[in-house]
Amino acid sequence: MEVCRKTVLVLFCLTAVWLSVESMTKTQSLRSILDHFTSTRNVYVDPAAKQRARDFIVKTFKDHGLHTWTEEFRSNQDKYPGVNVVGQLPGRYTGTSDDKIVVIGSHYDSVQTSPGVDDNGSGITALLQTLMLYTSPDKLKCSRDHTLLFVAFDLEEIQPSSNVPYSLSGNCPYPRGLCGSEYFVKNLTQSLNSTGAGFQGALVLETILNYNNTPNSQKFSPLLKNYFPQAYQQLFTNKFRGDFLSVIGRSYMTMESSLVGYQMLSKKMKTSKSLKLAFPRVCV
Ligand SMILES: *[C@@H]1O[C@H](CO)[C@@H](O)[C@H](O)[C@H]1NC(C)=O
Ligand SMILES: *[C@@H]1O[C@H](CO)[C@@H](O)[C@H](O)[C@H]1NC(C)=O
Ligand SMILES: CC(=O)N[C@H]1CO[C@H](CO)[C@@H](O)[C@@H]1O
Repeated sequence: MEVCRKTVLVLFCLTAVWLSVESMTKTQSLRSILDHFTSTRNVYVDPAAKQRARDFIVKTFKDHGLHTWTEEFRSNQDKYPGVNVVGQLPGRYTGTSDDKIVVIGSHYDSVQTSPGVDDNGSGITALLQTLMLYTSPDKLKCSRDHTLLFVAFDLEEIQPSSNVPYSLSGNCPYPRGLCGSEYFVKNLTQSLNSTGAGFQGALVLETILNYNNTPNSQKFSPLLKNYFPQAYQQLFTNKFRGDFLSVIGRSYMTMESSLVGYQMLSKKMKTSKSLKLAFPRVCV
């Protein structure tokens, strides 16, 4: 999504969680996680780097007590299938038809031309920080009703052309990206179908590292003005500074097409009235 490069793309609502994580963690701790996401994680450039990033995510999920598994799916390179990492924090209703699953996700692969620190090492770092917040020792006695799934998606970025004919090129043919998330949704839908459980929404963290409060530091696709005139106006008034996070919401019913909300969150803003957080509380 070009419109939201250098900002954050979130389905449903992020903010409160992110802001509290931010205030509870130290720069040092964030950096130590981010350091694991500073090499180009693309199999065309450095397959080992992607593997290392994945291993770190799996280890972190497991170290924090998540029931962890991987989802493997075909890519346009037989030697390197796509691999999503999924970690489950169970709730009271896990495995029953009363469950209403919440997903928090981010992608760990990168484009070929960048080490992907911001896109999307920053999103993965936020994902792992959120996990740490949910599973910190003082939260061990907490209980929650619904399953929370932490997901690190693979093959989100556009895949280069391959010699494999389009029809045979599996789940991630050129020029498509978003392959890991598509695979995850397919499999989750199947599992929801079989258990009868519901789905509350997903929060997707993306490219949230940049902060620049000098005027005209924030660049956009010209489409922003058409799609989000109000947001554009806000940015205009703020002299196009890059000093905000953006939150974009889509409703479950209109998943395919319509974006129903867009909001800038200035650093100063602690809560967001128009965003209803359907997220399981940290401690109930
Ligand atoms: C699909 O998801 C289920 C859990 O919802 C998981 O146990 C299983 O391994 C996944 N299957 C594949 C093929 O990725
Ligand atoms: C899940 O169930 C819906 C409604 O019954 C159906 O349309 C859909 O194809 C099913 N999806 C999967 C992946 O099983
Ligand atoms: C710019 C970009 O690559 N955005 C993606 C980051 O990851 C999420 C989740 O996989 C995608 O939804 C974004 O499109």
